[in-house]
Amino acid sequence: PITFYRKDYTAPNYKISRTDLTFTLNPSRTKVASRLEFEVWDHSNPDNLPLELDGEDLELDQVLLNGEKLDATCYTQSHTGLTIHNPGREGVLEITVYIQPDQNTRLEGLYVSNGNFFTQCEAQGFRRITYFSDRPDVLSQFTVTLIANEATHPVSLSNGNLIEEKKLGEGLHMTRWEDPFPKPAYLFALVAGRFVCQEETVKKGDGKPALLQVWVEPGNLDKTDFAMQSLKKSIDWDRERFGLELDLDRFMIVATADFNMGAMENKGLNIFNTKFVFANPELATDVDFENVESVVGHEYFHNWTGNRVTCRDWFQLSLKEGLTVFRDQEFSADMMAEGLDEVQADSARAVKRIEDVKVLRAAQFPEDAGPMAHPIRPDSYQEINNFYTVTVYEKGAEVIRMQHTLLGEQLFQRGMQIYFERHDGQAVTCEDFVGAMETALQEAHPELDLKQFRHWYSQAGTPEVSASWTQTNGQLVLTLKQNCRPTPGQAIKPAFHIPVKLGFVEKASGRDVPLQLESNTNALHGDVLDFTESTQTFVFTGLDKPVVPSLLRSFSAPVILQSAHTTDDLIFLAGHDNDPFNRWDACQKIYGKAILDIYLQRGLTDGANTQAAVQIVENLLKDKQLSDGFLALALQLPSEGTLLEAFDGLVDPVAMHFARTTLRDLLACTFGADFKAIYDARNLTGQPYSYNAVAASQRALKNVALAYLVAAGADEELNVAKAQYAASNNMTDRMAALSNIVHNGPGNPPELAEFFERFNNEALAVDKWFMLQATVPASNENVNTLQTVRELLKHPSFTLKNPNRARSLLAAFAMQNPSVFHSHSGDGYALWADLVIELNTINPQVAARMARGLDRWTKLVPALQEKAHKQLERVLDTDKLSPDVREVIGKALD
Ligand code: DPP
Ligand code: ZN
Repeated sequence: PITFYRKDYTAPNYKISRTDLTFTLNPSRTKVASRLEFEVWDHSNPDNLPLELDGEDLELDQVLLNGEKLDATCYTQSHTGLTIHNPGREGVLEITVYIQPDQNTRLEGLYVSNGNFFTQCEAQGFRRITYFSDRPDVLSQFTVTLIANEATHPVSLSNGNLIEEKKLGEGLHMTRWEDPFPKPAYLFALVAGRFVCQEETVKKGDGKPALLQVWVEPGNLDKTDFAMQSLKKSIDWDRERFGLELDLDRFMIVATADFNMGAMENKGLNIFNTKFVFANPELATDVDFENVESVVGHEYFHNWTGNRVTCRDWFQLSLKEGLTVFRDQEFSADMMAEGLDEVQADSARAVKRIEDVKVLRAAQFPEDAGPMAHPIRPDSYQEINNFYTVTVYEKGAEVIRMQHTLLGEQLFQRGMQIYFERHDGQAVTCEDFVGAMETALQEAHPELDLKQFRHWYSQAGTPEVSASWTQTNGQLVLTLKQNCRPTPGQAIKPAFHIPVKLGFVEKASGRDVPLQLESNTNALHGDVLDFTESTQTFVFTGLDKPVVPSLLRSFSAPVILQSAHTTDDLIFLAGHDNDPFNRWDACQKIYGKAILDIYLQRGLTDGANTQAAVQIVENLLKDKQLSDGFLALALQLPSEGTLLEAFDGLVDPVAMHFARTTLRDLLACTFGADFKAIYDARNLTGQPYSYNAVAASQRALKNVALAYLVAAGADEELNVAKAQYAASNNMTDRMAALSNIVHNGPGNPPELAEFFERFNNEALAVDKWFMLQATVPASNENVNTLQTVRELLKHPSFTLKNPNRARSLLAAFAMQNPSVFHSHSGDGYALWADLVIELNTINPQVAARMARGLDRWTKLVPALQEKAHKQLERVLDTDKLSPDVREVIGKALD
């Protein structure tokens, strides 16, 4: 396999200032004619540098240079591209190729979905459309002409503005699009087919009107209202919070059922997975609504952070993704807090923060500890598609968030302003972003810098921070230590600059006392401590009464914190911390300790930590100040993935599942009456559904209570779920009820058949139906889940060709159902390998995602390791393994 290195970056030989494309669209054979105006990149370049164009799976018809047909001696064609020898210092190149969109099952480049044409060009799909300099630092102004069959493809769209439209005769029509903004090829898009749209006009930055459109296939218009509202909210929010205006006359969203990713920010023509557009109460859960709003926001925010300023090379991916995830997280938090009073708003923002940190711990921490660990700005890759990771995205967002914490909102926004002043219209690096933030910081504080902070960009691995303290004579001496374990290619790492947000909570009053440092006082900025050495001691004064430190408030850095808190301290913080995130986290720590005790003691529940967990839940249930959204999160136990990762040693996921189930059942039995009361108070059967943060929190808490009720185990409780299923008028309640029935009850309940019957024309609901069955855990003795999955693979509605459907079975059992996937027989691994091998030939990008299922195999107990190893080897030995899957499996076996 070829490895690409960040250090090898060189500028291209030529610019392509203008690109004209003409597509004659035909599903089995599409003609793509291009006209490229090029000139040397730099006027000091020598003459006669070759012009190197990327291209894959293209049928080359002809090449013209300055109007003259080139014979084959003037260029070299290979399976990865086309090199023009001696093109001259500037000129016009015209290339005609043919491609086969209906054969494109990889869904990269131009492909056909349900008869309609779509493109996906990020990261390197454009080279599957035509020969081009397919790299993000080549920005070009595009004009696109689309010629299509009027009857079958009446709507045809591309980036920018529609400048011409006409009938051509012989049943053909054409549209011509001009994008005024130079852009890299990865932001190119075209869509053609039968679509309908919902549209609205809003005002853009210059006061002129802009047309917003959401396009879907006919029959789906009733699912687009929420996406349109989300788009308008995103536009307003970006203006109000970041001062960034819509710069386009036309902004389109198009939904497709066949899409590798969530969505794509093509300039002016975002293409979305239907999963992140479609939302109505019948079909979408509250979580789906929340995701639609967040993804619509994310793609819109890319218009500035990604499109106006883009990446110089793909190693810089986090420049746009980390920053844009941070922006979408803030957007969601602001939307959730909208219209609430200060205390409620704090709690709502904390709920969003907790949700984001849960993802980080469950998915990113394992990645950072495994064979695919990489810095948010990777130094190398074999296949760039494998680096659209939780590290680049979510840890990348944490790194931006830390800069926000260090600078504060005002200076951070000043940094954004400097970033755009310097780099609007350019392709830049992560360093350019940090440089802009550093300038903003130094305008206000010349003595500070972000020098050491930059290690967050270059070093992989999750730092472990340990904290201990003593309080005597009015002083508290806090000692912090940091360590980051080796990751592939990085044995030793210099200390990170870790912002530790903290407070001291007085035991008697539950109030925060003012923070006062005795020495190195410039390490404290407000309530944020700069922790910069491998071991550092801080002396706080003015602490006459006993306090409990609350550290890493709001999760101010993506680290694993081992604190010297006693169980009593944690119970205290769970009840009294003035930082809601840390209240939740104290609960999680206790639950985690209790589950690990049960795991180590093979099911015994008489330990002190188990008692503490019971105490915590009792306190939570008594506290009438807590918001529903917070309580719903605080009552939930850590996920199995989080527990497996937190355990220091080789682990048996099946036993861990049973340990977690044991604690859950104990809590369910102990507090059955309370859960019933919570449930009854919030079970508003028959009331009309509306999606808003408050109503969604109510439903979330009700459904957490339902899960405990059903866990407590009698038929009577299962009947509560059945009644909820029968009465529900929205997908949130319906899915919650059904998942309790399917995961805990007898096999094949009638509700499962009813659900399929009701929704079998709605692909996203059918995905849910498959997913529910693939996630039945080992603790449900009525069901053999692996057997079910094997049967469902043959179901007429199942296909590996549709990524959402493939994920609904494969990702569900291999990544969201540890107790079945890691079954001691090894059958889960064998089934996983079968499917990865099959998907590899259909869609390498999706296959490589699924191949990540055994990333952490060396953390398993030896008997499982042996079985996992066998299947990893089997995948690696497969004929025609894609570079995508090869990289993932190769690194796992390294
Ligand atoms: N750039 C897309 C997104 O994250 C994914 N390819 O929005
Ligand atoms: Zn993105």
